[in-house]
Amino acid sequence: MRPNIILLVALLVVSAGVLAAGCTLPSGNVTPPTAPPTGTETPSVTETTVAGTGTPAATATTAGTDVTTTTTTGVAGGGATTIDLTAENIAFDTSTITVPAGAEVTVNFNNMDDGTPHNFAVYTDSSAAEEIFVGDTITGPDTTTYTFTAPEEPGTYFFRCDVHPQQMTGDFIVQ
Ligand SMILES: [Cu+2]
Repeated sequence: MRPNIILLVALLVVSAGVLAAGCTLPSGNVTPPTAPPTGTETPSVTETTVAGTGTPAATATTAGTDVTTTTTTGVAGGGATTIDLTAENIAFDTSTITVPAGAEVTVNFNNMDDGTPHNFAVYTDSSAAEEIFVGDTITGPDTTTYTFTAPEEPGTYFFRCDVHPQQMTGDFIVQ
């Protein structure tokens, strides 16, 4: 039994050695050229990812600073109010927004429509001839924060999405 096993092992070792020797030359030639390019590509991808991440972060910080400054300045007028507004399937999630007269209004706008631009804008009436506030358009899915001062005069004003002025409209009530 033992001699047979030793023979088998010896044969396997020898066979493996011959196979390995036979494969060594082709393998050795192919491996070195492949390795350097792979190592070079990996750092490039990493740099691109870092650059992309940095830009949005900087934008968000700037927007947050502006909001804080504006709110602080406007508090003396008529207090502050915050509204959550969502755009989905080319529609706002509300048709009426009510705010105190002269209030510093913060609108947390959520555009859920993938690839579709929306904004939020307030006008004196549905003719949209005289603007009170026009927010920047964002393409979903994305969120932004608008801040502006509500009119001092109570009444029913008009809000809409300028991109979809027929489908996305509502009453902007100041009281
Ligand atoms: Cu829209």
